[in-house]
Amino acid sequence: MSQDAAHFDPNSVGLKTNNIFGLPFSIDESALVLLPVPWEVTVSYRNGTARGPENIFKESLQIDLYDADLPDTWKNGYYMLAEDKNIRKKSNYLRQCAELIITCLSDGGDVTCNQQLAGKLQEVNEGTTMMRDWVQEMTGTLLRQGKLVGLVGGDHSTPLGLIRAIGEQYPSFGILQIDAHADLRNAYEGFKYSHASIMYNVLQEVPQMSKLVQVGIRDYCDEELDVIKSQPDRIHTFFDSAIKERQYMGDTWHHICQDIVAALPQHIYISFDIDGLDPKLCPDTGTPVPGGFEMEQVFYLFKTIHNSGKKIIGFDLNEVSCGEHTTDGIDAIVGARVLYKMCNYLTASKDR
Ligand SMILES: [Mn+2]
Repeated sequence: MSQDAAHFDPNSVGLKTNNIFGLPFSIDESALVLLPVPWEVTVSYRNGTARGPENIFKESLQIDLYDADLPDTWKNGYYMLAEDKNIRKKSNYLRQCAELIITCLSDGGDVTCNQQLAGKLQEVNEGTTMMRDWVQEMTGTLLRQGKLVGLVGGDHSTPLGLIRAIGEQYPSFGILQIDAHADLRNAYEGFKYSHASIMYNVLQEVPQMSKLVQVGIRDYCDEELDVIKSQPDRIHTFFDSAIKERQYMGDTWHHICQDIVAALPQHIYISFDIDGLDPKLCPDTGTPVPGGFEMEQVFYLFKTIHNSGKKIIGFDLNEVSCGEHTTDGIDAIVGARVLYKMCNYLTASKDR
């Protein structure tokens, strides 16, 4: 243990000079490593999620480390890598290309008829493929070193590379997707690696992913419903409306969590789109939708997974934003707490 870690006082103020959650560990001393991906090329409604990692980091210093369910888990060490400036620059440039394309589409235009826009679309698709491969390389290296890995987006396109890297380590695993959206569109707006296509791409590119369990879905299109219906063995969707109806009729969240966990296989990757929560908890997220969950409800779902003996093998947290004009909203405060909880549950199941 380094001197910093040996002298660390968990009861004291979170030091800005320390790493995520104010923790004093180096990457070598940390069981869990977080990859920030400040990327929002294909967001379709509101910008800001590229600043998610830095805003979550800032708010993470305010969190008290004591977790009544998993009190000492942080002592395994958590470390967030520095942001890659080239990734952010690339995102900023490609975002401008994507905005031109989205504007053309919203005006009823056809991108393929416009040579300049067709070129930009190709640039976006090449750039997002590069980002996918970069994430896979970075996280694959960490996984092979025996690290637990979490990813902090950025928009929901960012974790595809990590999920592919997880597929290299685990011959069979499931995904728990907390989200307002199904994200099952094929190349939304022409963008192959759109935030709205993440689970479509996972189904296509990660054969090791045997079961997708979606929770909180309440904004989706016919095309996505067709994908869900066409693969009943591989996709199980707990729509927000169905969950709420069970509760209105007197069923408990505890029972519903048990059903969700039962639908999942032994090895579970968690993909948490913050817009799965009630938008009062993420008002600046890119595509907020009324409905969804309290943060503590999702924590109870995590606890139910933990108590079931199933193993969490990785996670991402995405679409946390502070908007274009505000930096002091609730979004990053919620995001930091969700991130801490996921770090604790991932680390707590590492020896299973
Ligand atoms: Mn999503």
